[in-house]
Amino acid sequence: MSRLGATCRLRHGWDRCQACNCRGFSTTARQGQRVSLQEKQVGADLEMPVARREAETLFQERPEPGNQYLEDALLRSYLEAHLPPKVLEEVSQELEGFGNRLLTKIRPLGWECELNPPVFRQYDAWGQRVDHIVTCSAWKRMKEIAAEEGLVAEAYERRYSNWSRVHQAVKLYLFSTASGGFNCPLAMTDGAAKVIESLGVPASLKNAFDHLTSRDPRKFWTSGQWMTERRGGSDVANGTETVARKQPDGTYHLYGFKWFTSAADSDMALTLARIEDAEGHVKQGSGGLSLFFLRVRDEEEKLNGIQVQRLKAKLGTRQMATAELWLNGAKAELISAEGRGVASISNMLNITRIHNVIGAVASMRRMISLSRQYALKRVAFGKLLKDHPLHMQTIARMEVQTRGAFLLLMEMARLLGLAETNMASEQDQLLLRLLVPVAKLYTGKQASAIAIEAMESFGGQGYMEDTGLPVIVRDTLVLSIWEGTTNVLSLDVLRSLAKSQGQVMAVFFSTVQNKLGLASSSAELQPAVQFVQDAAGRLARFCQGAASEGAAPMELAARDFSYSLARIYAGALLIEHAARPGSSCVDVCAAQRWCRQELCPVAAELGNGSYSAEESSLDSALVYAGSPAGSRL
Ligand code: UCC
Repeated sequence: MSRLGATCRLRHGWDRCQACNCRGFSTTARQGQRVSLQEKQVGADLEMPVARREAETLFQERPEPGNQYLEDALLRSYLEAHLPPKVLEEVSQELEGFGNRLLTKIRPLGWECELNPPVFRQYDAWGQRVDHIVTCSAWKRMKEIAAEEGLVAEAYERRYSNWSRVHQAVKLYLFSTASGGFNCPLAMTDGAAKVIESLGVPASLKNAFDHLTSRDPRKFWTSGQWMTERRGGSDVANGTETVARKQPDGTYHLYGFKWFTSAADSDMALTLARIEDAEGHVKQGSGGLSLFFLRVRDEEEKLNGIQVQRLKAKLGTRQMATAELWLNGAKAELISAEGRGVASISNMLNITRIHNVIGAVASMRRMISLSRQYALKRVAFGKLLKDHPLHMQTIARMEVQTRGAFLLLMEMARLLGLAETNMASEQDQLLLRLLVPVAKLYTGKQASAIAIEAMESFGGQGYMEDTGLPVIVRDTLVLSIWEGTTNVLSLDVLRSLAKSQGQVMAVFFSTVQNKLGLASSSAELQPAVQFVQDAAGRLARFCQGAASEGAAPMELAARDFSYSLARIYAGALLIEHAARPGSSCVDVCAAQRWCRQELCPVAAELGNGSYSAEESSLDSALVYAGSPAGSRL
């Protein structure tokens, strides 16, 4: 898009358009009194001949959320309830300043990233292959801001000890929807730093670690996570074809094709490959995969044995370059034990999955902020939207969902912070292992549903590109896909059960009970406590029954099982938050409402016989009814 076109779209976007508010009449209002005056004006205007009407000045007021930190009641109350006083004081001061920077500087840059997506320049004017991914200046500025704000560094400096991860998660949550897609490279950068740290920061990776965790914009690196190949996105073990050939100096050269590489303009990447033996054979399956570190460009800025085939044409996250890459002798360093690639990169996956939750909760919060602001201004059927009870009910339901998701996010960040400062018990670590896939799969789905619901709350305006709302919707829809789809993560939940021989469930139940115990003196929370207790009881009975049923029914139940874990745990968190001293009636109401939904869908579906072999074969019959494949079943 030309600069002119971009500026034009900017002018008409809600995020920028102030100038149009100066003349004419409005279909929105600040107060009822003004509405009637305006309505008279509308009537008078409509009586005017069309040619004389000032069509340009018919406008609706845009929603204008302010400082995101100051306007986020749940976030602030969570920090007040959990952070030590000294940490709270420093952190809230910093977050308020960050909220201002987001509002005035960062969000406009994010919008510029949307308007100027990356382009791929394969050849220069003289026919030389250059494979240059050209990003806009706002994207480059976003990288500098990420460093200045310590969005990755914060987690590794640990200046607030075990609370550093909570602090970092909150900053990323505030940054996410303003970042113009830069939250994606930050997720992978954090994941790469985590892998390197968990390896003990070996000497050969010290330089990379310093760059990834730097606050100096001139030094800061971002990392890619190249896991997906043509034959496999979810099934990494069988889909990875890339081979690694050992060189006399101990390094490796990688040969293969990476099908999705997000933020392909990054400085380095972690990737998987199969090491060839002396005969050129490789081991197949998960046990054949090893983890490698590579720089994308060498000291002279030449690509490191890499060719960019093309950029992907995506539904959303268009601000960020996702590329297909040929690795044609890319120089790389083996950083895991041979054959332990998947286990090693899991450290990265678990971090990027937490970032995915951050992105999901941030999208929900942003859409609700816009929606509730709009309801204060938009008049329909003679009154403001905020005075339509059905409209308020719809937003309130979104708010309850978002609160549950937010507390799940904070719980993971809290546990991760404990684990990284050697303060986590074995139970804490098991719980974290379980909650990461549960929260990722659940909030990814919630965010998609809420983004669409909130878009609808703007009527036709919500569907208009230049409001910026469709951008949030598009960018949200990927959250249930990348970093593991809902079903793949449901199976990861089962993996965590199997690996711990069921211990994760014992920890889950005891933690839920402890949280409910905190509400024992609150009469108004008792119905909610009862709902969670009942659901936890049904879940426990399901687990006992499933143990004797074998793997197939459990696999069929995996998604409903994971949803049950998410709803029960979030219910306990909402109750815990509402039971704290100084809680508000809104906290209590949110807990009550969350707990009134079906908290244990897996037990309900079990009662319907959904996981039996007969039902499973009927699934296929339903899906293929009428198709040629149906007759062969
Ligand atoms: O999409 C991508 C980048 C997008 C951009 C990122 C931005 C995100 C943030 C956004 C912010 C808004 S990259 C592609 C992402 N791809 C995936 O997520 C892959 C999805 N597939 C899976 O997760 C599968 O479950 C696999 C690949 C992990 C399954 O592999 P295997 O080899 O079949 O699994 P195994 O054999 O069960 O596990 C191998 C080892 C085991 O360890 P050991 O041998 O000690 O028992 C497992 O316990 O790996 C361990 N393991 C794990 N450990 C597997 N998964 C985990 C885990 N999650 N945590 C700990």
